[in-house]
Amino acid sequence: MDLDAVTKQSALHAKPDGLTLQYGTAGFRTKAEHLDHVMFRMGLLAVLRSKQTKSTIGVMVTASHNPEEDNGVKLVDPLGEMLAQSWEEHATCLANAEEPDLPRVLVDIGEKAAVNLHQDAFVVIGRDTRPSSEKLSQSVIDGVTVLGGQFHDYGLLTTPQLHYMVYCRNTSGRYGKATIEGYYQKLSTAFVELTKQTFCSGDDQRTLKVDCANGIGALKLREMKHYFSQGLSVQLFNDGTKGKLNHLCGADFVKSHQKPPQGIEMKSNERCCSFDGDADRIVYYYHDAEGQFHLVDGDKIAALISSFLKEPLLEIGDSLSLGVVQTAYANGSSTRYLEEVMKVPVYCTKTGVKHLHRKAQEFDVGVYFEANGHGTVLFSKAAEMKIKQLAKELEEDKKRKAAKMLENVIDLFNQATGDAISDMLVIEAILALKGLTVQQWDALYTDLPNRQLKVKVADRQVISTTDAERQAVKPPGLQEAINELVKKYRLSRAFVRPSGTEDIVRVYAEADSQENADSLAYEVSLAVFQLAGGIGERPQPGF
Ligand code: NG1
Ligand code: ZN
Repeated sequence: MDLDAVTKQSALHAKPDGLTLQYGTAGFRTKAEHLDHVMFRMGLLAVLRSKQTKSTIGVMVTASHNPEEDNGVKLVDPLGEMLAQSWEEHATCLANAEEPDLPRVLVDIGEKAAVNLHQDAFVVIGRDTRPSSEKLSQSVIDGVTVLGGQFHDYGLLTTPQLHYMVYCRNTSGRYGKATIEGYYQKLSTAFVELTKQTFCSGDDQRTLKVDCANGIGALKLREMKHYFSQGLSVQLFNDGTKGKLNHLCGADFVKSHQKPPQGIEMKSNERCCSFDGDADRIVYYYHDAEGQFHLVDGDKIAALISSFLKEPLLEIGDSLSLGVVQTAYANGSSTRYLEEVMKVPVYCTKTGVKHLHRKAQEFDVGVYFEANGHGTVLFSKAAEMKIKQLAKELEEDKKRKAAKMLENVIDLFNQATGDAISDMLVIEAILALKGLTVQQWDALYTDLPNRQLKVKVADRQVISTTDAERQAVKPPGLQEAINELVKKYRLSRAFVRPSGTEDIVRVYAEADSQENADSLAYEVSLAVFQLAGGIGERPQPGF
């Protein structure tokens, strides 16, 4: 390592004194103007990680569903997964080192992680459409270059597309071609194959309205839609030509406000969906004939997909295990439906896709989704081999048909991470194959009314949780207070946890009516405010 060169270059990306940031659930995330030094340093870190794993590492510049003024960065590990836990700590140390300490911290990480510095390094970089992203990704490149790493800058990409590129490059092209064209081809071919035999009952069924959150999803979907136009026609809204990124639109807005985004024309019973700002989340929704809004969220996506997969998995008769992974935010009705009606085992992990991803890897077929619409389906290598082998068998029977269908499903899911575009195509294929309308899909079960709130506290780390974040163990008395409040309502449940991406505590409540869910959420917020050091205005009832 040429530490003199690092010091010199770093001075051009100097860290503001005293600023500290944490590598959270989704990497570093804050106002864009505070991130230049972090980007440079993540370029450095990506080189070390690449040397250590002898693989290509990805760096994505995005702040997903957060406001346009924010930005963020996260590293993508060799198989497209989120960065390993021990390296998150290295990332935090490196980002927070004061200028004079930087070389020492860098050497320390190299030693602790036993990095062979003579190894080559290769880093791929992607960014979203934020005005700040181009300059910030240049800072990443400066960091990579000063440590002698090679790189490829993909420029504008969705987050899942960058995960895909990393995965392709580290599997010598077996997973797919590491180009944007390769991504479009792979997914579209699988979609067209899967839907080839469906009978479409008219143009209405084949049209989908997509709110792109004024983000990168619009650019990429516009390029891609010609590849699958024979099976599906997508109409883009909030495509970035006028509105502001994530402002009054996008998956996060729709999910948290439980209302349609601005800038989309919805006729009754029309199928619509929203991506978030970097296109790794998707939620569906529609207006019924009475003009009432219905949200079809990540939980219902998981329910649709797992009930679809159950049949062909049974048909091939190889007792491949199917499991669904959720978080505490999953609607209680979805968990009940999956366990009691679908008879599928359901597991709950901490918030953040890396936790769900890890759990899902324990099954032959692991379906994981966060309620906010971030998720995918993972097939184990053994399951994939079995399915591909059966699909090749000569006898044209039901078993082989099921295997062929599953083969296309494997290709259609982005196995590296949750992907709004890939999930959208899977959902559209399932609806077409099953002849389901969005209303019929929505009717699988009825969501329990729920409410999410945020509470400001002086230090959110005073709250710690257990049992996949469903119980608070600190501060003393908080869980007892929540238990008492929950008892007052029917079909109720509530929990609180410090956010991993914002400086707030999140409160979640569900109950038998919207009024009760709102009132429980308010009462729990008040308990948090009183027992966990609330600051600013006290929570108010009513929404
Ligand atoms: P935090 O801020 O830790 O709740 C949010 C989402 C996560 C995940 C991350 C990363 C909720 C309740 N939380 O995390 O699911 O998507 O952002 O973007 O939706
Ligand atoms: Zn996102």
